[in-house]
Amino acid sequence: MTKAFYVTTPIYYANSEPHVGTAYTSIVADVLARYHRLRGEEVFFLTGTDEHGQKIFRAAKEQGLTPKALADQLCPKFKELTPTLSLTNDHFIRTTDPAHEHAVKTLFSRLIASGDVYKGQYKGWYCTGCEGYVDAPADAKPTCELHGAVDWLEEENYFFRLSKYRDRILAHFKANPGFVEPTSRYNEVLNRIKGGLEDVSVSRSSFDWGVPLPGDEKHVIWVWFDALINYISGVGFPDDPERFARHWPADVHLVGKDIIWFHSVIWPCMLIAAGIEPPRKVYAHGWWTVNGDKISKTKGNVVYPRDVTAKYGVDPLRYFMLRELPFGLDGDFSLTAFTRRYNSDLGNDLGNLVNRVLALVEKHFGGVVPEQGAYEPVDAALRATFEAVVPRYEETLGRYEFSLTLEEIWKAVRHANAYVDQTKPWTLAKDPANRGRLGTVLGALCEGLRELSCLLAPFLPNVSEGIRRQIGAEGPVRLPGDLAWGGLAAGTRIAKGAPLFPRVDAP
Ligand code: ME8
Repeated sequence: MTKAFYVTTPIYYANSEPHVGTAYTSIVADVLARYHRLRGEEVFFLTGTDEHGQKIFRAAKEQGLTPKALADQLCPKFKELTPTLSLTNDHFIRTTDPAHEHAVKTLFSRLIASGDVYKGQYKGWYCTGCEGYVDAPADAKPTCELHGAVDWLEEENYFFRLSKYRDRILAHFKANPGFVEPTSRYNEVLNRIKGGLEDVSVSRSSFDWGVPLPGDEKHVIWVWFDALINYISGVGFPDDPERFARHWPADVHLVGKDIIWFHSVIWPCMLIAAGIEPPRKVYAHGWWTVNGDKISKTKGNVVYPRDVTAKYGVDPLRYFMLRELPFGLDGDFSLTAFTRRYNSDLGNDLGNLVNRVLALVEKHFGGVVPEQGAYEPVDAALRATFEAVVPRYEETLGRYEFSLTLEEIWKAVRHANAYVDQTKPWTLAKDPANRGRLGTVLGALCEGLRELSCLLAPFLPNVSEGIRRQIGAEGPVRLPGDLAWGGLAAGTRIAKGAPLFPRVDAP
């Protein structure tokens, strides 16, 4: 049995609409899912909504709704991200799905049975925004960096013996240096583990919106404990062991840096305690601001993905987010930066290339890809650039350096544009004696476009399809085979379409 490539996004809190920050993780997960599918692998891409807990309970109360009604209202907004961003998630999980709740109870019961969960008294600070405990003395009145004021909590809770797993998780980190990425985050988490692990409260008894705790239904299971289990309940745990074995462990959990601790320490320890392998990798990416500020409704700077895609298209948003910010670092979203990249990288570089090459093929070869003759050094140099991109494409993608991958692809785009200027097809066309040479130049350029359509397929799927339609490339892209130079046959009929990226005005 071959294991599927399994990639996840966090499941998003269903208490407000998704914005570009939320969209980011889903876009990245989609790039990985598409890339692995194009390589012929079985892939499972899971996303969804986190619907229990005090945060949703409180938000619903403020709006005079039941928590379930609020989640039902907001969940479709997250599901809409699939068409809005051209995502190819294989499933959308909700933590209120009965199958998920059953998985949570099953795992929890295992930990009660193994003595890893015990009853105690929790006294401490809690940030409802993070749904997380804040480690600070009672008189410290701490605040949360992201959400401001935190609450004092004193209630009877069940605790998970996280402290018991300190050595196991340390050993796991040591044995798997790629377990958490980027490396700076790995070191950060490792140092925190070395500082000691305290048992963590995993139930709440002061409100009732959650999965009831097996054997003590006055309690609901802590929302993080519940939510993390989505990664296994989404692939068949506990009732479909064959499906579970085909997917688990997840190849990568993509998360924002805000939730790295839950994913790289609490979650693997929960799994180890339950006798399940930890995920293979947790990749924590950076944080988006909008116009230099934290994304917030009160600040009025929330950018909704559908507003951007309705105006500019899906792929430009995907391109901007993947290109603008080196994966792992923080970045800023502004329409000024977005339209700048749209007009320069997409319009001037890529769109212009496609447009001029196809116009020339239409004009001089009646819309049929011409035969190529022997290569001159200038042609060989173009081919060499495309060939050099391939290994760097694979390497950078393998390291999740998406911005660099796109930079590599754009080296080929820019070289192809420079090649048009160097070979001057419009001058060659003036002398019938140069017909063969003109064919070579335009044939090589069509081949370049074909290869670009393959390189771009995981990133800009709609643009990739658009280019393939226009150049008459047939069938689905297959990686890495289709990256070899020479896949487009002479005689292929092209179908020039409208410009891919009509120029837009900066705001
Ligand atoms: O934390 N920049 O849900 P959440 C970059 N339900 N990424 C951002 C972002 C921004 N400004 N804003 C959100 C939760 N994200 C839990 C997760 S998983 C078992 C439970 C992305 O709605 C980023 O991936 O607060 C972040 O980790 C996630 O959305 C947080 O989503």
